[in-house]
Formats: sequence, C-alpha cells, structure tokens
Amino acid sequence: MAQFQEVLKQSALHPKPAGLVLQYGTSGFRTNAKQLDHIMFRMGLLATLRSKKTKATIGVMVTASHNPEEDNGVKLIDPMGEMVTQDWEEHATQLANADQEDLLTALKNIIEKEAINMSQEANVFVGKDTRSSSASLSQAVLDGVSALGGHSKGKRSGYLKDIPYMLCNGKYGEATVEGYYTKFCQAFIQLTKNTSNRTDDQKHLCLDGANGIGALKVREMESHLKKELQISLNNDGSKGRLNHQCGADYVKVQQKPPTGAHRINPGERCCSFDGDADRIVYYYTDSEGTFHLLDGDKMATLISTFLKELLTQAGLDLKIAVVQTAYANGSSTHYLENTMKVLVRCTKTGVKHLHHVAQEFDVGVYFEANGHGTVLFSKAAEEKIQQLAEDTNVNDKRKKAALLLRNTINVINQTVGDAISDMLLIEAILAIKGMTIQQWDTIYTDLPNRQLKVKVADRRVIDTTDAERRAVTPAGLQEAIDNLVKKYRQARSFVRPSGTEDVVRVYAEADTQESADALAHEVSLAVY
Ligand code: 16G
Ligand code: ZN
Repeated sequence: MAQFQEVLKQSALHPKPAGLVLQYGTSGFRTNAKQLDHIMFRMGLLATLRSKKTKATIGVMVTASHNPEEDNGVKLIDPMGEMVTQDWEEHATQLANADQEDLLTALKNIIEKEAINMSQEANVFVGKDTRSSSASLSQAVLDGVSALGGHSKGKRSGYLKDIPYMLCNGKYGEATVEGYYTKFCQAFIQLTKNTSNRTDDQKHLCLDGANGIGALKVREMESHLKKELQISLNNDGSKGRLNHQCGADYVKVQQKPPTGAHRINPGERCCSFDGDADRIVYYYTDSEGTFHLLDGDKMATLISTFLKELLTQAGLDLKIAVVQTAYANGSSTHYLENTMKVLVRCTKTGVKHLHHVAQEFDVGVYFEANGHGTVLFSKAAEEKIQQLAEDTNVNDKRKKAALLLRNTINVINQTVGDAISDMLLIEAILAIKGMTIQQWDTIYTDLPNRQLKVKVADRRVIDTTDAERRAVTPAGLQEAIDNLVKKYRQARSFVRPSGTEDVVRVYAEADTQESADALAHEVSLAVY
C-alpha cells in the first residue's frame, strides 16, 4: 500500500538510534530530548491508528512536565481526555522499540490486532510545551500523522491541559481556548460574588509559573478575572529556565519557596505550578519564617469538606469519595475518614489510576500528594444539582447550596488535573469560607515523612500489591519492612519501583522527623 511506502520513506528521516529501548510509562515516553525524534514520529503513526480505531480525534502532548529543560516526552490522549488504555501503552512500547527494518511489521501487527480499518479518516491534535526541543519534536509527530494519511488539527503551542478539554468537543463548555478561559473565570466570579468584604489582601495571590506554559496562560486569562483575583506572577518565563529552582516539584521536594519570587511576606498566600501546569501546591511562611507546604492532600481535604457541606445543605444524597495514593499523608487519610466521615480509596500512583477510581462515585475528588488532581461529577450528580438549582419550590438554603455546587462544577476541569482550574477552585473555596491559608493549614497536621530513592541493579524485581502499599517480591522484603515499622510510632512505610526513573522509591512517615528519617533509611537498606 502506498501509505506504507510513505511510512518507510518518512521513517528513514526519523531513524531510531541502535540499541535504544524505551518504555511507555505512567507519563508516556520521557527522556533526554535528543533521543526522542524517532519516538515522536512513531507516536504520530500510533495516534493516527488510535484515531482510526476510535473514530475520534486523538491528542498528542509533547512535554516533560516538571523535568529539566533538556528532557522532553510524549503521551497520547484519548477522545474523552483520558490516557490511552494499557493495551495501547503496550503497542506504543512495541512500536517505539522496533528496529528500523521491523517498523512496518510492528505497525501491521497493531493494525491486525486491533482490526483497524485503514480507510477510516483520522484526526490528531498535537500540543507542545515551551521547551526549545518541542518545536522540532512536535513536527516529527506531525510527520508520522501525515505519513499514515491522518489529518492534524493544528500544532498548538499551547497550554496542554486544554487539549483534553477540547478533545471532549464541548462536552464541558464551548470547545475553544477562549471558551476555556471564559467558562472557568466566569464560574470563579459567580462563586466569589457574594463573599462580601474581601479585602485586596485576601484577593491577592502570589503565583510561581515555573517559567512554563501555565504562566503564559495566566497572563492571557487575567483580564477575565476582573480583579476578583489579583495575581503577582513570578517565574513567568521571561528570564528563568523551565522548572529550574522553581515550580511545584522543586517546592514540594525542597520544602522551600522557589527562587525568582519576590520576598514572601509572613502569611502571604502563594502557589506554584509545574512546567506543564498539571500540578499545583500552595505554601506560606509564618511569622517565625518557617515554611509551610499545603500539598495535594490538603487540597483534597479542603475541596471534599467544602463539597460535602454543600451536598448536605442542598439535601442531596450523593456519594462522595476521596481518592489518594500510598503517598497521601496518614494524617489526611485519618482526618477524612474519622473526622469528615468521607470515604477514602487508595490506588496505584499515576493520574489515570486515580481518575478511574474517582469515576465510580457521584462526586470523586482525587489528588496525588504531589499536586496532580481534580474532581469528577457523575452525569446523574450533575443533573440532580442542575435540577435543584432551577427548582423554584425549594427553600433558600438548599437553593443557595445548589447554585454554589453548580458554579463549582463549572470552575473545575473534569477532563484532567489542571493547575489553573485547581487554583481557581481553591481560591473560590477560601474566599467563600473566609479562610486564610494558615487556617486551612491547621485543619490537620501532617505526619513527618521522608522520601528516598534507591538505585538498584533491576528495579523490576520489586513487585507490589494493595495499591503499592505492600511488596510481594522479592521474598522477605515486606516482612523486613513490617519489622522496621514496628519500632516506631504512628509509622508507615512502603517501597515501589518508579515508573519514570530507574530507581526504587522509599516512603516513610512517623511521629517525629527523626523517626521518619531513620525509618526511611533503614527501609532503603532493606531494599538492596
Ligand atoms: C508521572 C505521573 C504522576 C506520578 C508520577 C510518579 C501522570 C500524568 N503523571 O509523572 O501522576 O505521580 O509519574 O512517578 O500520570 P514515579 O513513578 O517516578 O514515582
Ligand atoms: Zn506536570
């Protein structure tokens, strides 16, 4: 077929370095940008096949999120804004690692396995982040798309979080970039409009844009906020390097404010995005200069508490749950289950796992501790809220709660965790509750914890179960961890192979920082 001839011809221009093997992991392919040209071309091919199979537009994101500027990566996004399925992740790995001369065979295998009708039309939407390598790498994706006769719906240099949103073709509002801003900003203004007496101080937020795409988008969107949120934007991409000593990952890991920000006043509310703006963390320093981090667990707690209160006031019997991973601080889980009486579920690390579990509930709030997350509402829940908001026969209290719920839904990007939408949601909740960041912080106190990485010969010897909280192999490891944990109070620890780096990750928490540090260290020795 002529198509395959074209693939052969084009693939010669995107050759695979001999011996290079890469795995489609939790965040797609991610490594040094120099090694990715053939991967991009091949993901263009694969996205075209996926589009033919699903008869819908597929998204391709060229980004390496919070990784350094010299890295890059790629992941495919399904029509409803979700990550592709496990089978297709395996197809991606097969296609990426096929030697140059075996590429057509690998491609034909996928076509056969998936019974793809090659005469079906294909549409692919490509987005890229602000890295210098992203222009040529996204071109390689487009070359792959056109080699298989797919149409590209534009190479968008854009905010990658709006790609899933636009793939949903307007399910969540008008499907344009302009629609994206106006919808979220309008909902934010509606939510905050009756919060009287907010001072300029309360409306002020200090934002670290990680020199990434989120910063550019916040600049474009600011006017829609009509001064109801006044953002001091640092690390806006005009000077510093992407994710370099700034951004959500830096702040979370280093437990300190980003560089490149103005001097933070005591109690000033601050937040950081990561480079591709799907993670956000909040923080402040107190009057003694001590740094306080409010991570994904604190956000999940604030949001779920707010939603649960509104559902109760609205008299709506909807099932709400919080989805976390093993990294969630034990205090947050304890507070949610025992004080808030909210159902908590734990899943494996990676947004797609949390997203799937959250879909099982009427209202599913999901966050990873590192700041990835969002809230999902079932169709039935949205309809009930909508009906109540329009009902003229309900009392004021119920009506008010229903209207707040409706606007809350509108401020949320349900397709995927989105730092801008999460920020607007948190800002709205704090405004409505008249809460300072310190008050939010004291809802519960984090247990001291420590994360370590351990280099081992082969991290795949560790296999886990129970949402990565227990190791099944190698034999004896879990027993050793259990014995170490017993030595400390309020202690918990687990190990898991990283999905993005060649390391094993160790997590430990306990009643004091010294104990958490000691436990993490001892567990890391047990991993060798
Ligand atoms: C990826 C995941 C993130 C997860 C991280 C864990 C997405 C979009 N990103 O970045 O959710 O926290 O991997 O990395 O799913 P690790 O396996 O190296 O610990
Ligand atoms: Zn990211």
